[in-house]
Amino acid sequence: MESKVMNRLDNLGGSLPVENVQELASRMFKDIPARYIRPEVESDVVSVDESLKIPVIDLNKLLHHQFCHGELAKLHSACQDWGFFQLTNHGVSEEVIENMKVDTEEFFRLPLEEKKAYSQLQNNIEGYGQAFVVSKDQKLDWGDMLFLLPQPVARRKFRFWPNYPTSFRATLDKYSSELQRLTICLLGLMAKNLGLDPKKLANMFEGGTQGVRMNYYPPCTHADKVLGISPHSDATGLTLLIQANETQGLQIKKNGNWVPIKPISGAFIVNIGDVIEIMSNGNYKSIEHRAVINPEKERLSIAAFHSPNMSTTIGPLPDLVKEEGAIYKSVSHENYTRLVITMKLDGKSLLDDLKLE
Ligand SMILES: O=C(O)CCC(=O)C(=O)O
Repeated sequence: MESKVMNRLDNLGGSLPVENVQELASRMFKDIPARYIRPEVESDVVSVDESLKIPVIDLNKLLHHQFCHGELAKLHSACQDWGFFQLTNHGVSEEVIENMKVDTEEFFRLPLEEKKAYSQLQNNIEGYGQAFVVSKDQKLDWGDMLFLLPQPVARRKFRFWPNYPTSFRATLDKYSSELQRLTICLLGLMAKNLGLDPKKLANMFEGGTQGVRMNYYPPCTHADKVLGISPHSDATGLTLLIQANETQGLQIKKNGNWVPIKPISGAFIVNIGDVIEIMSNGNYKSIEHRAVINPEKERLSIAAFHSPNMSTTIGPLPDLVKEEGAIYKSVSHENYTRLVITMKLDGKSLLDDLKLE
């Protein structure tokens, strides 16, 4: 049943092909095409309050009895109040992370023609290109990406997996399994904090889908007028993100303002996605975020998105709706995925559609 559903979802839709941004940027346009200009960016308020920082959670403390109480409470409030945190002492080795960063950077350094061998195909979300372009007049993001689905392993489509650098496939394989393991561990702790059976969420995500999106944002002379990635919350369950070079650009929405995130070296930036917001019946929050562009320096990031397996219904968990009742509809995972694939990135509009009156 699971694989039949996955087969049906394979051809649901993808992104319309648009120009390669790395190539466009290399032509040093004085004036960039109007489709990239976002008038709203100039008037958006970016916080300069240095004290406004996402919480830092230490996994080592969470797993060790004598410290776990305070750290669990910190994790709970990070998920409720911020929807974002940085995770230190997470147990994924420096080597695994470094290899992923280096191989991603090498891939984007390949000549365009070589990268194009891994281009997205019509009606498919994997491959090299752009995501969520659903109309010919929609504004475009200033960035390219390589999107792959490393989990479940049996569903891998190697035609989209680069052969160069030669280590790429083995690097992603290792990175993917380590992050899947870490996600399941975090979900166990979150379930505990929500008063659920600690295995409840983990069981739903075991055998689930993992998508890895490698982002390349070229510099732009009109950096203050474009966006690397439009404001959105992640439609998936839990995201683990790393910045792959020194250039910052991630911002999250807090009290109506954009708050820049300064990544801690070696830490993962973890965020709650829409699926966990729905399952927790709004207790945990998926937060809008975006990536801005640097006028001089390129930026790379790698986001790993984790979703439940296809037999899981996406809806509030019965144990969490007792008092106030469900605030979100329940839909099959297949219908949920259909909705996600065919929408453009637009703030929290997916959750708005699934809200019960
Ligand atoms: O580049 C970043 O820091 C954010 C990436 C992101 O939000 C995404 O890939 O969905």
